[in-house]
Amino acid sequence: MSDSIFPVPAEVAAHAHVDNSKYLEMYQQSVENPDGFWGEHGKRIDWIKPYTKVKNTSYDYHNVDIKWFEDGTLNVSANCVDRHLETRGDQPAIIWEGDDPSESKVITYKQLHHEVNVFANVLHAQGVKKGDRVTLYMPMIPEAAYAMLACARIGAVHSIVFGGFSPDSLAQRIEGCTSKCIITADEGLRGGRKVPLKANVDKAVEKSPVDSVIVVKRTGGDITMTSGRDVWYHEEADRVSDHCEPVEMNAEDPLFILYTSGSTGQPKGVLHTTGGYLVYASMTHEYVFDYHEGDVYWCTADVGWVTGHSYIVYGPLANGATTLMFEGVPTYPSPSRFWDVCDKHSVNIFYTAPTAIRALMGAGDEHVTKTSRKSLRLLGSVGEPINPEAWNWYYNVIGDQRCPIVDTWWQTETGGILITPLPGATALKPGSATRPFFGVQPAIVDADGKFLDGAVEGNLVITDSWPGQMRSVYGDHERFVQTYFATYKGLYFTGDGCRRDEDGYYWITGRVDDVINVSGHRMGTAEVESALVAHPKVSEAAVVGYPHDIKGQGIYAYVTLMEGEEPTDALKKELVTHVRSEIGPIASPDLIQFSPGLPKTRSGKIMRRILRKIAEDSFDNLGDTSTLADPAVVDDLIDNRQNRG
Ligand code: 6R9
Repeated sequence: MSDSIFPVPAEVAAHAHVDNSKYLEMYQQSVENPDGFWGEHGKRIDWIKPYTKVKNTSYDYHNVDIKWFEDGTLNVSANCVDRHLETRGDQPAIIWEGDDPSESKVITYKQLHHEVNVFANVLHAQGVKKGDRVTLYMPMIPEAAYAMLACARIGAVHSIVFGGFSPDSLAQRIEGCTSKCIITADEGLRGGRKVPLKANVDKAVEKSPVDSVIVVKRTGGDITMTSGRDVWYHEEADRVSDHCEPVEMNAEDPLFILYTSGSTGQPKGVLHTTGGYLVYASMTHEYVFDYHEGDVYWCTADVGWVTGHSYIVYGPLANGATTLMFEGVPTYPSPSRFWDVCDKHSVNIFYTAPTAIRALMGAGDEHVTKTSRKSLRLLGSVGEPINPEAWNWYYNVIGDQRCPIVDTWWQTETGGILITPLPGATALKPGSATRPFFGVQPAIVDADGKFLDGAVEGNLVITDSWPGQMRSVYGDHERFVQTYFATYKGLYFTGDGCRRDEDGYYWITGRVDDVINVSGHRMGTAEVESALVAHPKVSEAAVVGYPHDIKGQGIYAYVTLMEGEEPTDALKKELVTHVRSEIGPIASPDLIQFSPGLPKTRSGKIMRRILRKIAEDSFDNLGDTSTLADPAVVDDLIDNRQNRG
């Protein structure tokens, strides 16, 4: 926690779309009269048939139903591409920076239009129709954006699976939404290393067969093509026309599905729809980043995560912005890479995750100070709480004390940013996401759902809908209701803990459920546990998060072996490899402790609270242990803990 306050500099307020009094006025209007407010701001995008209804939403536990602009029709790709042709056809839409610093290219809106039309026709030629699901398993190359927009153009629903997921995870997500077509690349390239995307797809489709696999050539590496199923994108592209009429979609037609981890085993297919999502993504992009015509904007996320969806592709392109897309990693070929790229492309707005900031902070200031960074005007943070040390370094060293930092809190489920400073309006406090965006009504409740007023800490809920909100869990509306609206009936429960200070600022304290946040990636502890117990030598496993200097949280696994198995270091390595192949490298346990027993209640429930404390190396105060079936288990766990401070 930090008490320092950074007032809005006069020049920032003068440049910005809104200052503080304008923010207060607009915020009040947005919550008092959502129909009027969003009815007006919904016009920021182009509608084929304008809406006459705006908000029609119910958080009633027995009837959760969320609709925005429900009688309007539009096409997202026409909004992100076609409508800019007349005014900014020759302006860069995408600046692509390759993994190798010698590789980059600029795609203008005119070129983007051509590429998206061609890609849409290739999809058609593969038999993809409106409403079909298409799985993308792609590296960070422009074709990923073309493919997303091509799906949107023909009304197909994309489901992007991050390239760091294993074939098994990919198979599960293909099956989850019964997609019949996959778009991938031969290989990805990150930090000089190749990622075997097509080979992973081959393994995944053994389990979950599909009709067609479209392969974009990225590295030219050796891969196997199965005839009758696999096609090269460039060959198909040569066969089709570059005109594809955008399909008229209803505002509430699905735009995409994105799987995310929750507190239970199976990942959920978060469903976002067309109209409200685009209005919200584009409006937040403009106001939160104080985007102005001509700015070069860079979000370092991967399109496999929601941040990449809303703030690399849909928000910026709907606004006619220039969005930079980066294939590589922050430390390759050197820890100066981010700042070299900022200088090379004159980046004005830069949006990244605290984990990257912490990693670069550790590499030393000299990698930063030798770069100019003069083009930077605004910095953003997303994905996890940013600790004040990292915030200060970002502010002082990266931004030369010149650039406001917008610490943006949101979730896959929320579609766009919900709590954030607005650069011209909000005085900053390091570590606080500050105040709600227009139309967002946060509240803090206690364990029983009682509203807490004033400066308090508790669980963060949102009391009413905003246009970017997810509409359902794909194919399982009941799971949507149970996950988000059952804990506190009538309220959207975020799963996050939160403190509100005396100025009404919100400070997110982290997840209060069994979700951990590793390098800004959400991971369900239950998913890692089920991967571990799938190993023949493991009898039981419990996974918790623990504080990690760079990742924010690391993965700590307590593992009980089958009778007669030896607890060796070699077996630890084998288990790590096993989890990587079951879920993907992002789920690798950082620490494994072999434990003959786990602390359980007499009814057999694992007492995670105790495991968390031991993993945090703060076991002096374990709380109430009187319900433990066998208190001796805890002493053994403490003696053999892996995270000694
Ligand atoms: C956009 C995104 C969502 C979870 C969320 C919270 C954490 C995200 C944060 C933050 C503190 C911020 N989170 N932004 N915590 N401050 N600025 O990250 O979506 O991958 O679904 O993760 O991330 O715990 O609940 P997602």
